[in-house]
Amino acid sequence: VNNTIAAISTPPGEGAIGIVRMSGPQSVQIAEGIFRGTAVPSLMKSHSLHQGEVRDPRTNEMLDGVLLAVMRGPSSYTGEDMVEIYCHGGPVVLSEVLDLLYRSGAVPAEPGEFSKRAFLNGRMDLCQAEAVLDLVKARTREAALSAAIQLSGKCKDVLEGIRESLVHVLALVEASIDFPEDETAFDRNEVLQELMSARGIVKELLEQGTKGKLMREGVTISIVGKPNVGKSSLLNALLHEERAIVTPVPGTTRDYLSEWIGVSGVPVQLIDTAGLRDTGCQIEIEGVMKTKKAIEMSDLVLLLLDWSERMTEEDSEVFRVVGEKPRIILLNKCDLEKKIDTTAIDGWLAVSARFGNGIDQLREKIRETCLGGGMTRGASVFGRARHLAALGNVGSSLEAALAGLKEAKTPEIIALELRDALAALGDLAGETTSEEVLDKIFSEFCIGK
Ligand SMILES: Nc1nc2c(ncn2[C@@H]2O[C@H](COP(=O)(O)OP(=O)(O)OP(=O)(O)O)[C@@H](O)[C@H]2O)c(=O)[nH]1
Ligand SMILES: [Mg+2]
Repeated sequence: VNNTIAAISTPPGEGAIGIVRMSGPQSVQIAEGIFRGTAVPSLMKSHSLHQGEVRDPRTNEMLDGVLLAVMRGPSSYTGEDMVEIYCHGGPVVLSEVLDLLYRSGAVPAEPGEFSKRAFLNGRMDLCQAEAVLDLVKARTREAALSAAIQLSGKCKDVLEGIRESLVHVLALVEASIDFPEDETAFDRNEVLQELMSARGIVKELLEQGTKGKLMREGVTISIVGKPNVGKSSLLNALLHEERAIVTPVPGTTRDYLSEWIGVSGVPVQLIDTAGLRDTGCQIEIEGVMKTKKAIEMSDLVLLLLDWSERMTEEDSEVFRVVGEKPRIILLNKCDLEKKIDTTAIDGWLAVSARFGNGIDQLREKIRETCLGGGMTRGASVFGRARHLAALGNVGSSLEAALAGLKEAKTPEIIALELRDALAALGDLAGETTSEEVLDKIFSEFCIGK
């Protein structure tokens, strides 16, 4: 790239300060033309701050009193020469200054273009660029911590470790292709050990990543049960507000309703559904169809039964519809006398949506079910769908290489699988990622980032 980009890097609206930023070979020269102050940009020490004024060189009109910093490449955010101008944070001032930069030869930056240049110039790998975005967009403290770890380059270290061991193994295997008569060239046992340990690491990263994805994107949980069992009451209890209509009339909820709640740092989209039962009523049939859809799109189902009644045919229908979905069985209305026979039900939790009994235990159980045990805060570094897909590819290539080793396949075949694993690793770090995928990632950024 040889053009110089400029953008406002602070959010729109009024603020104490607003920052206009440039990156590219002409940055310093453009700054030189518009800045009058204690020092000249071309002579400024890199990363030092200088007071002065922004003036339009054609009219000598002063636009703002500012602070200006020059960050010289390659040790700047983008790796190119950069200039940042700290203006007063008014939208008019900032756009005037930006316009002046455009008139002086800078071009408007695309969304995420600063970060994209940083990536292309090797200032950070793709995982780190994504971490920048995740940090900016983090909704919970846990998500921010995890992004910060990723930003520090932890992924790179982890990936480097795996890569080194795979490259080593590949060298061993390939040596035996080149020198087949040399029996000692390929120590199957050593290769086996290295591959198994790499596979172990990849497996662990996948598990952590799956949890990390949950923390970032949240989970969908639907509340399912026969009419009148207390589904809407449970939604209200978890929300701490009277969101859904609750009545003693079975069939109150016809359409589904969803709300986001936080359960120990996990964003949860909670869906209240229409009671499941056989009915001739057209509106309820629609509702039942939607319930089935809601179950389909859920990660977890809260399956409600009535503590104060014997199980009915309707409850069996509920079990049938929920099928194999991960679920938590709740016996609601535990404030009433127990009539349900629990001998055939495993792992239930008694709650009272109306009076709040067991709701805290339910939250804990949701957290456990979604995250499993032993989730350390912010531990996951590969929590995007892209990461999980690439890690999955690394894992299956390793699996295939191991299988080939055990079945005493030719070294050529094992080497092929190893090269596939290495390629998937390269994909993960962004070394071999297609232009299209890169564009998609960086287009999620704001302009000026
Ligand atoms: N005693 C008691 N009553 C409850 C409890 N939870 C709900 N109810 C009552 O049960 C009735 C039905 O509650 P809803 O929350 O509307 O039940 P629902 O499952 O959403 O019903 P539909 O939308 O018709 O399928 C209401 O009269 C609630 O007050 C509970 O924990 N204890
Ligand atoms: Mg309801």
